[in-house]
Amino acid sequence: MNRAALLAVPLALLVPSLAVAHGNTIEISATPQPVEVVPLPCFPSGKLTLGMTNTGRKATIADMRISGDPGLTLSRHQFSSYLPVDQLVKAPLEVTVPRGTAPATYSVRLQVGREQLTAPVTILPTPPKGPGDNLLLGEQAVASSTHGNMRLCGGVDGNADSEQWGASGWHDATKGVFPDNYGVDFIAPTTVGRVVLQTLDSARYPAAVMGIRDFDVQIRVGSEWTTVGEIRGNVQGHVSVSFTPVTSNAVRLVIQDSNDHGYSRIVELEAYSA
Ligand SMILES: [Ca+2]
Repeated sequence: MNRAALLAVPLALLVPSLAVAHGNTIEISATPQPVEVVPLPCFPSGKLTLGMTNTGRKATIADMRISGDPGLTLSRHQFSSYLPVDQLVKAPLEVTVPRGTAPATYSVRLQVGREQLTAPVTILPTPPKGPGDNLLLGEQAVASSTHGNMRLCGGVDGNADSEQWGASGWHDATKGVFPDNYGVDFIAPTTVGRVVLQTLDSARYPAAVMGIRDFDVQIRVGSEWTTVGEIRGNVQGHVSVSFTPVTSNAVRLVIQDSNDHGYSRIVELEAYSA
């Protein structure tokens, strides 16, 4: 086919032929290996970065097929991209498993043309939830709203560092409108006697300026919410609220105001049996 004829071929036809012609020159990568998964809904785990590198001499389009062992839930089953020469193109893959999945090793299989890579997945034990352990860690968060830039799980992901607020915090979506709620629904009756709030308190955004000011701690018994603590005028980043231990099915903060009267910012919410 001469050059003029080649240019006349519609792009839709040309592109697959390029991919076939250079199908053996795509390097597949996956990091980390193994990827570790904790079987809790809000625990930050199971994040894999997939990569494709075109080591051929011409740009191409490649399709990665992604499959996992039974029991794994994958956030995607395909990763398609235009690949310039010698340039790593990346995409995220989230791997999750149902609560209660036993520790084991599974596999995710990645295939581009005839190239294949098997990435190991290690299921870790669920963190203990006994006396002295944070009962909210990784459990399913429930909120009145969540801002589009934040993650619902950010307030119970185990990271209480205000300097990592953007990656690991939560705030509501209703600026200047209160109350806002944030908490956890337990999967089984759980005795709670202390709730600990870490509100935003960084060098740039101190709690006295940006943190939660007024809030109620509530626990739910049956379908009834009961207020077990009331904090007003708070300017601290770290606030611990103790009360007579109660066996409950949910715990939450009802946030009445923040120091900037804008958003309700939680870096981490924790609860303990006593
Ligand atoms: Ca957090």
